[in-house]
Amino acid sequence: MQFKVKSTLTVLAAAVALVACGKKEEAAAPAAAPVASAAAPAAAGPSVVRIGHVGPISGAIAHLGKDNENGARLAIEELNTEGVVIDGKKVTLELMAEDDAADPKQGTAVAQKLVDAKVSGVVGHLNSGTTIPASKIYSDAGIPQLSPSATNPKYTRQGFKTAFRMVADDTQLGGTLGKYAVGTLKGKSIAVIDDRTAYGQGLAEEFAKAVESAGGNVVAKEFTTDKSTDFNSILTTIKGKKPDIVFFGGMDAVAGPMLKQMKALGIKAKFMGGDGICTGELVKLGGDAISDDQVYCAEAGGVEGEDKVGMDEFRAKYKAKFNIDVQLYAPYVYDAVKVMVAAMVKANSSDPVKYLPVLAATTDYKGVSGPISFDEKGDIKNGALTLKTIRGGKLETMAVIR
Ligand code: ABU
Repeated sequence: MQFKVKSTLTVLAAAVALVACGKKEEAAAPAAAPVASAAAPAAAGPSVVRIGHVGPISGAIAHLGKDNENGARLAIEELNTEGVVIDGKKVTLELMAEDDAADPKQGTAVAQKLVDAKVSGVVGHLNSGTTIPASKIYSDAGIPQLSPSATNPKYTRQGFKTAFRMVADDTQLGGTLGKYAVGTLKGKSIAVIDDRTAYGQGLAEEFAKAVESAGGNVVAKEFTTDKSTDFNSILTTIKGKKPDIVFFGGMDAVAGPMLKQMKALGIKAKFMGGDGICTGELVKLGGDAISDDQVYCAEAGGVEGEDKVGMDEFRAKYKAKFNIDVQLYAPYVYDAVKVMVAAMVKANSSDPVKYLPVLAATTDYKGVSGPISFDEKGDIKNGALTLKTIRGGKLETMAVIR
């Protein structure tokens, strides 16, 4: 069994801290729910089940890492309040939250740290570039990993039984956006930029493939990095090709300044990207360089109809707790924690050997991000996409597509 024990004193200290802090928590602040240290000594007390979470809590996309971590904290706190019973014993869930800074090396280092700490499961990482190398470490240790946001298809195509993805992948994302660029936006000449990450490059390739098979013309392929801030050289080359649309495979932290520099250079093309730019943060970063119906992006998930009720409730709860809006994938992290714990409860064990097959067999779990089942690779079944645009300084949903 993977249960750990924790001291009653620590539980009391956490409870006192919660009362002292009041109800609102700072986003991604130290949790009211117990937080573990890998070095914490075992002591007599209630059984503790450790769940790891990893995302970039530092660096250019820390706002997205914190958003994800907040989703995990909310789920753990709710589950502990409701009371989780595994094999007839009440357990306390403990979140081990780690920062991989979106860096593949730091990603594998924290993955090993979580394995050494004997977590029962991991929710993360956020980036494909960290999730994929870390997945080998979790697989070797037999520890289930649910990524709420890594969309590079390779993650679930390595044959690892431990790898699960809560959202659609870049084949679906890039394919749909490519068709949309040509079919709906009537783009004839399209420039493609990527940030050379596992996510950005893979997505840009899928997008370009779909553009060409829909009869569009990719007139430029340029690249930058996920740390760059000056795009004048590539944008000047692109300007010379007079594209209708510029597609960027990368994240909001780079796309915001890129949009500003496009405006400064007088490039009037529409701007498209995947889930990594589909955030409120992009709206802030792009500011008045973004005009209405200029930016199109897609979240790699989505709910509609009566499934929207759960998502709306989640967003309200999140705002009340952290005093900020959901950025992107917090609901998928929240669901990942809950679906993992549901599998432990059903399997009567938090031992990965015992609950992993139950997790893999999850069928139509009712999450806030919609019904959750996994296919044989560990991908979400029937994954949706939410197409969005920016109007009046706000991200607006246009359609949910399956
Ligand atoms: N899916 C967008 C951000 C995360 C990633 O796949 O790198």
